[in-house]
Amino acid sequence: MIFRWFPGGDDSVTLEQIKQIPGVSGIATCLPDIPVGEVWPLERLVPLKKEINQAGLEVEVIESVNIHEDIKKGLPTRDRYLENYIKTLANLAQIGIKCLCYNFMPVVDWVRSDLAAPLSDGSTVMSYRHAQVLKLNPAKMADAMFSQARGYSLPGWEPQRLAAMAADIDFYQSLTLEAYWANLKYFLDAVIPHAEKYGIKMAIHPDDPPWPLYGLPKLITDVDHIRTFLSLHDSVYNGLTLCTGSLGANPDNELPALIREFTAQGRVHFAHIRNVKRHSSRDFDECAHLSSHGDLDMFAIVKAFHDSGFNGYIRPDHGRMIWGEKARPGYGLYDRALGASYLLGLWEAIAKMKHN
Ligand code: DNO
Repeated sequence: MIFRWFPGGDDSVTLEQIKQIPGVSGIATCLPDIPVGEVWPLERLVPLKKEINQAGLEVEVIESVNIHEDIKKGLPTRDRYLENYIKTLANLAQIGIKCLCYNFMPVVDWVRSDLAAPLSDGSTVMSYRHAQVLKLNPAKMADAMFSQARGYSLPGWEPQRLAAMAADIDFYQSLTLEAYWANLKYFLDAVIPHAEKYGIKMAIHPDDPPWPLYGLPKLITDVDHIRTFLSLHDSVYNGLTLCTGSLGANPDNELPALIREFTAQGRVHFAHIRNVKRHSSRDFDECAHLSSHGDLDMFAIVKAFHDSGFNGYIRPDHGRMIWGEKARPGYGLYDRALGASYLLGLWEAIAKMKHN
């Protein structure tokens, strides 16, 4: 079990606190200040690893090395950024990284309409209302997200990328889905052979939310698209971050079956496990991890991972903001720690039931 943590003073949660969560042994982290497309220097990675190790934790996963828009757009300049990506992989290998989470979402990463929506228990959560998101134009969307971020960076919403957002959106709106798949394949064909050489399992994160938005191409949204993705480059190093909350926002996604299929193929390297409370097929709130708080059957989900021999990394995902905590939306200490304990409890019970 690992926990996401942001270095350089960009996190309200400390490594010492994470070390005290029972059963958590490692960290998923990143260097959010390195501009997208540049090489992550070894001189930055070595101290990062040292800092985490000194707190008694392992650096297990890098989440994420984001992909330059020129690669996603398929521009001739992409080869320079691919070279940089591969150099970053080489540097990550030198500090012992075995799994890299990334995404191929156009322009921006995840989207929510409210980063602190109140629940009836007095906690707040991130929520998504499709009509509201559609009403905001994409540039206002970025302003709305930042104004609620409490001064922390938002993963995947790097300011440098946002400057070009309006132009990028125009570009992607005129790109066909086929062309976008081809750009993803070009990336995989360039990078996966190096990932194999360096022993780093690449784990793509699903699109969040998993449906089209603003006419942008969305690829990693459901079981068929994931099959297509895996067939683009057939290697275990071309794998998935299976995020139950992202995929689970769409009620058509049958999570336990999907988890079983891809885990049994050895293609799931990283699991983000959280619950989601749907209000329609396009509206949802995030919620506590427990099955009773949302629409996902967390027992069935964890059992699907366990039954199919999952041996990758798991982390609890976004939590509620509870007990007066002030933290990066989704990434406070308390509710994610509760989530970790719950998931470890399910895992232990499932394992022991099999032996009795
Ligand atoms: C949001 C996260 C995402 C995720 C990236 C992976 O909180 O789940 O930002 O890290 O999509 O590249």
